[in-house]
Amino acid sequence: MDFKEQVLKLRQHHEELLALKNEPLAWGNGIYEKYQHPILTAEHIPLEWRYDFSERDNPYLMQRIMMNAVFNAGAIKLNGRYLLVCRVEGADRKSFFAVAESPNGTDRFRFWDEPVTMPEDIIPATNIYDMRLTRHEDGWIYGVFCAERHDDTQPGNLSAATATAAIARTRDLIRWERLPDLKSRSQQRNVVLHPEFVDGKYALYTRPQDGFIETGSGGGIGWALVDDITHAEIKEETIINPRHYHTIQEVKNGEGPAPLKTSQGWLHLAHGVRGTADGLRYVLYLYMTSLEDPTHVMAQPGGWFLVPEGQEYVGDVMNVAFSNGWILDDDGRVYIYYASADTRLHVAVSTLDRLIDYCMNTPGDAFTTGGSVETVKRLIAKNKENK
Ligand code: M1P
Repeated sequence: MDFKEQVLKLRQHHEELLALKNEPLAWGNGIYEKYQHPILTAEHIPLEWRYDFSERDNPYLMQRIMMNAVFNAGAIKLNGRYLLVCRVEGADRKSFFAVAESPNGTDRFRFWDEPVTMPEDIIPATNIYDMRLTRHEDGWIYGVFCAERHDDTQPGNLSAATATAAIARTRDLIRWERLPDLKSRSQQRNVVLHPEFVDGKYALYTRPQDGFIETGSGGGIGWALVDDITHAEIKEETIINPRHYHTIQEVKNGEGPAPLKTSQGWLHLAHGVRGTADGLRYVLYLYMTSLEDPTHVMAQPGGWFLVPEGQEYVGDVMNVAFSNGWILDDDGRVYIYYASADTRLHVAVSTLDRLIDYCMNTPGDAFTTGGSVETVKRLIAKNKENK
Protein backbone atom coordinates (compact mmCIF):
# COMPACT_ATOMS: atom_id res chain seq x y z
CA MET A 1 0.00 0.00 0.00
CA ASP A 2 1.44 3.39 -0.87
CA PHE A 3 1.81 6.11 1.74
CA LYS A 4 -1.18 8.19 0.64
CA GLU A 5 -3.45 5.15 0.62
CA GLN A 6 -2.23 4.17 4.07
CA VAL A 7 -2.98 7.66 5.40
CA LEU A 8 -6.46 7.53 3.88
CA LYS A 9 -7.17 4.17 5.54
CA LEU A 10 -5.89 5.44 8.88
CA ARG A 11 -8.08 8.53 8.70
CA GLN A 12 -11.15 6.49 7.72
CA HIS A 13 -10.58 4.09 10.60
CA HIS A 14 -10.23 7.00 13.04
CA GLU A 15 -13.36 8.72 11.72
CA GLU A 16 -15.35 5.52 12.21
CA LEU A 17 -14.29 5.44 15.85
CA LEU A 18 -15.15 9.12 16.42
CA ALA A 19 -18.56 8.75 14.77
CA LEU A 20 -19.55 5.69 16.82
CA LYS A 21 -23.03 5.98 18.39
CA ASN A 22 -23.38 4.96 22.01
CA GLU A 23 -26.47 3.27 23.39
CA PRO A 24 -27.44 2.78 27.03
CA LEU A 25 -27.04 -0.75 28.35
CA ALA A 26 -30.21 -2.63 29.19
CA TRP A 27 -30.72 -3.94 32.71
CA GLY A 28 -29.08 -1.31 34.83
CA ASN A 29 -29.76 -0.82 38.52
CA GLY A 30 -32.56 1.76 38.18
CA ILE A 31 -30.25 4.45 39.50
CA TYR A 32 -28.33 5.21 36.29
CA GLU A 33 -27.62 3.69 32.90
CA LYS A 34 -24.11 2.84 31.85
CA TYR A 35 -23.35 2.98 28.10
CA GLN A 36 -22.17 0.41 25.57
CA HIS A 37 -18.82 2.00 24.64
CA PRO A 38 -16.19 4.06 26.41
CA ILE A 39 -16.62 7.68 25.27
CA LEU A 40 -12.91 8.47 25.00
CA THR A 41 -9.77 6.35 24.79
CA ALA A 42 -6.19 6.95 23.68
CA GLU A 43 -7.36 5.93 20.19
CA HIS A 44 -9.68 8.97 20.07
CA ILE A 45 -6.75 11.38 20.32
CA PRO A 46 -6.31 13.36 17.08
CA LEU A 47 -4.01 11.72 14.56
CA GLU A 48 -2.19 15.06 14.11
CA TRP A 49 -0.95 14.77 17.70
CA ARG A 50 0.53 11.36 17.07
CA TYR A 51 1.61 10.95 13.44
CA ASP A 52 4.01 12.89 11.30
CA PHE A 53 2.19 12.96 7.96
CA SER A 54 5.25 13.88 5.92
CA GLU A 55 6.10 10.94 3.69
CA ARG A 56 9.70 12.11 3.49
CA ASP A 57 10.20 12.27 7.29
CA ASN A 58 7.96 9.36 8.27
CA PRO A 59 7.91 6.86 5.39
CA TYR A 60 6.69 4.02 7.63
CA LEU A 61 3.77 6.11 8.92
CA MET A 62 4.78 5.45 12.50
CA GLN A 63 3.21 7.06 15.52
CA ARG A 64 5.91 9.57 16.47
CA ILE A 65 4.22 10.43 19.75
CA MET A 66 2.32 7.58 21.36
CA MET A 67 -0.49 8.17 23.83
CA ASN A 68 -1.34 6.01 26.79
CA ALA A 69 -4.73 6.96 28.19
CA VAL A 70 -7.61 9.41 28.42
CA PHE A 71 -9.29 9.50 31.81
CA ASN A 72 -10.39 11.60 34.83
CA ALA A 73 -12.14 14.52 33.12
CA GLY A 74 -13.66 17.70 34.48
CA ALA A 75 -17.00 18.44 32.78
CA ILE A 76 -19.13 21.46 31.95
CA LYS A 77 -21.94 22.45 29.58
CA LEU A 78 -20.94 25.77 28.09
CA ASN A 79 -22.98 27.65 25.46
CA GLY A 80 -24.92 24.46 24.73
CA ARG A 81 -21.75 22.36 24.25
CA TYR A 82 -20.88 19.29 26.33
CA LEU A 83 -17.20 19.77 27.18
CA LEU A 84 -14.72 17.59 29.01
CA VAL A 85 -11.31 18.73 30.22
CA CYS A 86 -9.64 15.35 30.04
CA ARG A 87 -6.51 14.01 31.62
CA VAL A 88 -4.51 12.80 28.62
CA GLU A 89 -1.48 10.72 29.46
CA GLY A 90 1.29 10.25 26.94
CA ALA A 91 3.49 7.18 26.59
CA ASP A 92 6.06 9.26 28.52
CA ARG A 93 3.78 9.18 31.61
CA LYS A 94 3.17 12.94 31.55
CA SER A 95 -0.43 14.03 31.87
CA PHE A 96 -1.84 17.16 30.29
CA PHE A 97 -5.28 18.63 29.76
CA ALA A 98 -7.21 18.54 26.52
CA VAL A 99 -10.79 19.55 25.82
CA ALA A 100 -13.15 17.15 24.05
CA GLU A 101 -16.61 18.12 22.82
CA SER A 102 -19.75 16.11 22.12
CA PRO A 103 -23.06 17.16 20.54
CA ASN A 104 -25.15 15.22 23.09
CA GLY A 105 -22.99 14.29 26.12
CA THR A 106 -22.91 10.57 25.43
CA ASP A 107 -21.08 10.01 22.15
CA ARG A 108 -19.10 11.47 19.24
CA PHE A 109 -16.62 13.24 21.50
CA ARG A 110 -13.86 14.99 19.54
CA PHE A 111 -10.82 16.72 20.91
CA TRP A 112 -10.28 20.36 20.07
CA ASP A 113 -7.34 20.96 17.73
CA GLU A 114 -4.69 21.45 20.42
CA PRO A 115 -4.21 20.46 24.04
CA VAL A 116 -4.49 23.10 26.78
CA THR A 117 -1.41 25.18 27.45
CA MET A 118 -1.60 25.59 31.19
CA PRO A 119 0.55 28.44 32.52
CA GLU A 120 2.98 27.36 35.26
CA ASP A 121 3.06 28.53 38.86
CA ILE A 122 6.36 29.91 40.20
CA ILE A 123 7.75 26.40 40.64
CA PRO A 124 6.87 24.43 37.50
CA ALA A 125 5.16 21.07 38.07
CA THR A 126 6.41 17.78 36.66
CA ASN A 127 2.89 16.48 36.12
CA ILE A 128 -0.62 17.92 36.30
CA TYR A 129 -3.94 16.05 36.33
CA ASP A 130 -7.55 15.56 37.47
CA MET A 131 -9.17 18.95 36.95
CA ARG A 132 -12.38 19.78 38.76
CA LEU A 133 -14.32 22.54 37.00
CA THR A 134 -16.47 24.93 39.02
CA ARG A 135 -18.69 27.60 37.54
CA HIS A 136 -18.40 29.96 40.49
CA GLU A 137 -20.91 32.66 41.37
CA ASP A 138 -18.06 35.20 41.03
CA GLY A 139 -18.41 34.72 37.23
CA TRP A 140 -15.25 32.69 36.55
CA ILE A 141 -14.91 29.04 35.65
CA TYR A 142 -12.24 27.60 37.93
CA GLY A 143 -10.14 24.54 37.32
CA VAL A 144 -8.57 23.03 40.42
CA PHE A 145 -6.13 20.21 39.73
CA CYS A 146 -3.24 18.28 41.19
CA ALA A 147 0.31 19.54 40.57
CA GLU A 148 2.97 16.94 41.25
CA ARG A 149 6.60 17.76 41.86
CA HIS A 150 9.60 15.79 43.06
CA ASP A 151 10.03 16.11 46.81
CA ASP A 152 13.45 17.73 46.94
CA THR A 153 13.61 17.32 50.72
CA GLN A 154 14.33 13.65 49.93
CA PRO A 155 17.14 13.92 47.36
CA GLY A 156 18.05 10.23 47.60
CA ASN A 157 14.54 9.04 46.85
CA LEU A 158 13.68 9.21 43.17
CA SER A 159 10.02 8.36 43.79
CA ALA A 160 9.40 10.93 46.53
CA ALA A 161 6.81 13.40 45.28
CA THR A 162 4.47 16.08 46.56
CA ALA A 163 0.84 16.68 45.64
CA THR A 164 -0.45 20.26 45.70
CA ALA A 165 -3.75 21.78 44.62
CA ALA A 166 -3.19 24.06 41.65
CA ILE A 167 -5.76 26.69 40.66
CA ALA A 168 -6.50 28.30 37.30
CA ARG A 169 -9.47 30.18 35.91
CA THR A 170 -10.95 30.77 32.51
CA ARG A 171 -14.08 31.98 30.71
CA ASP A 172 -13.85 29.73 27.66
CA LEU A 173 -11.56 26.76 28.48
CA ILE A 174 -9.13 28.22 25.91
CA ARG A 175 -7.29 30.99 27.78
CA TRP A 176 -6.33 30.08 31.34
CA GLU A 177 -5.12 32.38 34.09
CA ARG A 178 -2.99 30.47 36.58
CA LEU A 179 -3.33 31.53 40.20
CA PRO A 180 -0.82 30.60 42.92
CA ASP A 181 -1.12 27.03 44.18
CA LEU A 182 -3.16 26.45 47.32
CA LYS A 183 -1.07 26.89 50.47
CA SER A 184 -1.70 24.10 52.95
CA ARG A 185 0.18 22.54 55.87
CA SER A 186 -0.32 19.08 54.38
CA GLN A 187 -0.15 17.72 50.86
CA GLN A 188 -3.46 17.95 49.00
CA ARG A 189 -5.14 16.06 46.17
CA ASN A 190 -8.80 15.98 45.05
CA VAL A 191 -9.39 19.60 46.03
CA VAL A 192 -12.63 21.05 44.64
CA LEU A 193 -14.03 24.58 44.71
CA HIS A 194 -17.62 24.94 46.00
CA PRO A 195 -19.73 26.93 43.48
CA GLU A 196 -21.01 29.55 45.95
CA PHE A 197 -19.50 31.89 48.50
CA VAL A 198 -20.00 30.72 52.08
CA ASP A 199 -19.90 33.49 54.70
CA GLY A 200 -18.51 35.69 51.94
CA LYS A 201 -15.56 33.34 51.36
CA TYR A 202 -14.47 30.83 48.78
CA ALA A 203 -15.05 27.29 50.07
CA LEU A 204 -12.92 24.29 49.20
CA TYR A 205 -13.42 20.55 49.58
CA THR A 206 -9.96 19.26 50.47
CA ARG A 207 -8.22 15.93 51.01
CA PRO A 208 -5.30 16.39 53.36
CA GLN A 209 -2.66 13.70 53.10
CA ASP A 210 0.65 13.06 54.84
CA GLY A 211 2.41 11.71 51.78
CA PHE A 212 1.98 11.57 48.02
CA ILE A 213 -0.08 8.35 48.11
CA GLU A 214 -0.88 7.69 51.77
CA THR A 215 -3.38 9.96 53.45
CA GLY A 216 -1.86 8.96 56.80
CA SER A 217 -3.47 11.12 59.45
CA GLY A 218 -5.60 12.84 56.76
CA GLY A 219 -9.03 11.72 57.90
CA GLY A 220 -11.19 12.13 54.80
CA ILE A 221 -12.85 14.84 52.72
CA GLY A 222 -12.21 18.19 54.37
CA TRP A 223 -13.65 21.68 54.14
CA ALA A 224 -11.84 24.99 54.30
CA LEU A 225 -12.81 28.62 53.77
CA VAL A 226 -10.46 30.88 51.89
CA ASP A 227 -10.52 34.70 51.92
CA ASP A 228 -8.79 35.33 48.62
CA ILE A 229 -8.76 32.80 45.78
CA THR A 230 -5.90 34.64 44.12
CA HIS A 231 -3.74 33.82 47.17
CA ALA A 232 -5.55 30.78 48.53
CA GLU A 233 -4.38 29.51 51.88
CA ILE A 234 -5.94 26.96 54.21
CA LYS A 235 -5.83 28.23 57.76
CA GLU A 236 -8.46 25.91 59.25
CA GLU A 237 -9.69 22.63 57.86
CA THR A 238 -12.44 20.34 59.16
CA ILE A 239 -13.20 16.82 58.00
CA ILE A 240 -16.82 16.60 56.82
CA ASN A 241 -16.87 13.11 55.28
CA PRO A 242 -14.47 10.88 57.20
CA ARG A 243 -12.85 7.58 56.40
CA HIS A 244 -14.41 4.67 58.27
CA TYR A 245 -13.27 1.18 59.26
CA HIS A 246 -14.55 -1.67 57.07
CA THR A 247 -16.37 0.50 54.58
CA ILE A 248 -15.68 1.41 50.94
CA GLN A 249 -13.82 4.47 52.21
CA GLU A 250 -11.55 2.88 54.78
CA VAL A 251 -8.17 3.72 53.23
CA LYS A 252 -9.03 7.05 51.67
CA ASN A 253 -11.72 9.06 49.91
CA GLY A 254 -11.88 12.20 47.83
CA GLU A 255 -14.43 14.63 46.45
CA GLY A 256 -15.32 14.08 42.80
CA PRO A 257 -16.72 16.99 40.77
CA ALA A 258 -18.13 20.17 42.34
CA PRO A 259 -21.44 19.33 44.05
CA LEU A 260 -24.79 20.01 42.37
CA LYS A 261 -27.25 22.30 44.12
CA THR A 262 -30.69 20.69 44.48
CA SER A 263 -33.86 21.76 46.30
CA GLN A 264 -33.02 19.23 49.00
CA GLY A 265 -29.34 19.83 49.51
CA TRP A 266 -25.95 19.68 47.82
CA LEU A 267 -25.48 16.44 45.89
CA HIS A 268 -21.93 15.08 45.99
CA LEU A 269 -20.11 12.40 44.01
CA ALA A 270 -16.93 11.06 45.60
CA HIS A 271 -14.55 8.13 45.43
CA GLY A 272 -13.80 5.72 48.23
CA VAL A 273 -10.78 3.44 48.46
CA ARG A 274 -10.33 0.18 50.31
CA GLY A 275 -7.41 -2.22 50.48
CA THR A 276 -7.65 -5.77 49.11
CA ALA A 277 -5.16 -8.63 48.79
CA ASP A 278 -4.89 -7.49 45.17
CA GLY A 279 -4.24 -3.81 45.87
CA LEU A 280 -6.51 -0.80 46.22
CA ARG A 281 -10.13 -0.78 45.01
CA TYR A 282 -11.57 2.61 43.95
CA VAL A 283 -15.35 2.93 43.82
CA LEU A 284 -17.76 5.86 43.57
CA TYR A 285 -20.35 6.89 46.13
CA LEU A 286 -22.85 9.71 46.63
CA TYR A 287 -23.72 11.83 49.64
CA MET A 288 -25.76 14.95 50.32
CA THR A 289 -25.04 17.97 52.48
CA SER A 290 -27.40 20.60 53.82
CA LEU A 291 -28.05 23.85 51.94
CA GLU A 292 -27.99 25.79 55.23
CA ASP A 293 -24.76 24.17 56.40
CA PRO A 294 -22.76 22.59 53.56
CA THR A 295 -20.48 20.91 56.10
CA HIS A 296 -23.37 18.82 57.45
CA VAL A 297 -23.81 15.43 55.76
CA MET A 298 -27.58 14.76 55.67
CA ALA A 299 -27.59 11.51 53.75
CA GLN A 300 -25.15 8.91 52.54
CA PRO A 301 -26.36 5.60 51.10
CA GLY A 302 -24.39 2.61 52.38
CA GLY A 303 -21.70 1.21 50.12
CA TRP A 304 -20.82 2.04 46.56
CA PHE A 305 -22.86 3.70 43.83
CA LEU A 306 -20.74 2.72 40.82
CA VAL A 307 -17.90 0.22 40.43
CA PRO A 308 -15.77 -1.03 37.55
CA GLU A 309 -17.48 -3.93 35.72
CA GLY A 310 -16.33 -6.26 32.95
CA GLN A 311 -13.63 -4.68 30.79
CA GLU A 312 -13.70 -1.63 33.08
CA TYR A 313 -11.63 -3.60 35.59
CA VAL A 314 -8.73 -3.93 33.20
CA GLY A 315 -6.14 -1.30 32.47
CA ASP A 316 -3.11 0.47 33.87
CA VAL A 317 -4.42 0.60 37.43
CA MET A 318 -6.83 -2.30 37.85
CA ASN A 319 -10.03 -2.08 39.89
CA VAL A 320 -10.42 1.70 39.71
CA ALA A 321 -13.53 3.76 39.03
CA PHE A 322 -12.83 7.47 39.37
CA SER A 323 -14.88 10.57 38.56
CA ASN A 324 -14.17 14.29 38.67
CA GLY A 325 -16.80 15.48 36.22
CA TRP A 326 -20.56 15.53 35.77
CA ILE A 327 -23.06 17.74 33.95
CA LEU A 328 -26.57 18.59 35.11
CA ASP A 329 -28.53 19.32 31.94
CA ASP A 330 -31.49 21.69 31.56
CA ASP A 331 -33.92 18.74 31.38
CA GLY A 332 -32.71 17.33 34.73
CA ARG A 333 -30.53 14.61 33.20
CA VAL A 334 -27.18 14.08 34.88
CA TYR A 335 -24.21 12.89 32.81
CA ILE A 336 -21.67 11.20 35.06
CA TYR A 337 -18.24 10.93 33.46
CA TYR A 338 -16.17 8.22 35.07
CA ALA A 339 -12.86 6.62 34.18
CA SER A 340 -12.02 2.96 34.49
CA ALA A 341 -8.63 1.55 35.49
CA ASP A 342 -6.94 4.95 34.87
CA THR A 343 -7.21 4.09 31.17
CA ARG A 344 -10.41 5.31 29.47
CA LEU A 345 -13.53 7.41 30.01
CA HIS A 346 -17.17 6.35 30.18
CA VAL A 347 -20.53 7.97 30.78
CA ALA A 348 -23.42 6.90 32.97
CA VAL A 349 -26.69 8.82 32.76
CA SER A 350 -29.29 9.46 35.43
CA THR A 351 -31.57 12.30 36.49
CA LEU A 352 -31.35 14.66 39.42
CA ASP A 353 -34.61 13.26 40.83
CA ARG A 354 -33.35 9.69 40.70
CA LEU A 355 -30.04 10.59 42.35
CA ILE A 356 -31.78 12.49 45.15
CA ASP A 357 -34.19 9.59 45.65
CA TYR A 358 -31.21 7.21 45.76
CA CYS A 359 -29.51 9.34 48.42
CA MET A 360 -32.58 9.98 50.56
CA ASN A 361 -34.11 6.51 50.46
CA THR A 362 -31.23 4.07 50.35
CA PRO A 363 -30.27 2.67 53.75
CA GLY A 364 -27.00 3.94 55.16
CA ASP A 365 -24.09 1.73 56.14
CA ALA A 366 -24.91 0.01 59.44
CA PHE A 367 -21.16 -0.59 60.00
CA THR A 368 -21.52 -4.22 61.16
CA THR A 369 -22.63 -7.50 59.64
CA GLY A 370 -25.50 -7.67 62.16
CA GLY A 371 -26.64 -4.23 61.13
CA SER A 372 -26.49 -5.11 57.42
CA VAL A 373 -28.59 -8.24 57.97
CA GLU A 374 -31.19 -6.19 59.87
CA THR A 375 -31.30 -3.73 56.96
CA VAL A 376 -31.96 -6.54 54.46
CA LYS A 377 -34.62 -8.07 56.75
CA ARG A 378 -36.45 -4.75 57.06
CA LEU A 379 -36.75 -4.63 53.26
CA ILE A 380 -37.98 -8.25 53.12
CA ALA A 381 -40.61 -7.50 55.78
CA LYS A 382 -41.75 -4.39 53.91
CA ASN A 383 -42.10 -6.38 50.69
CA LYS A 384 -44.16 -9.03 52.53
CA GLU A 385 -46.52 -6.31 53.75
CA ASN A 386 -46.91 -4.97 50.23
CA LYS A 387 -47.70 -8.36 48.64
O1 M1P B 1 -5.05 5.47 40.56
C1 M1P B 1 -6.30 5.82 41.07
C2 M1P B 1 -6.37 7.32 41.37
O2 M1P B 1 -5.37 7.65 42.34
C3 M1P B 1 -5.32 8.99 42.78
O3 M1P B 1 -6.44 9.28 43.57
P1 M1P B 1 -6.29 9.41 45.19
O4 M1P B 1 -5.51 10.62 45.46
O5 M1P B 1 -7.66 9.49 45.77
O6 M1P B 1 -5.60 8.15 45.60
C4 M1P B 1 -5.21 9.96 41.63
O7 M1P B 1 -3.90 9.90 41.12
C5 M1P B 1 -6.16 9.65 40.50
O8 M1P B 1 -5.76 10.37 39.37
C6 M1P B 1 -6.15 8.17 40.13
O9 M1P B 1 -7.19 7.91 39.21
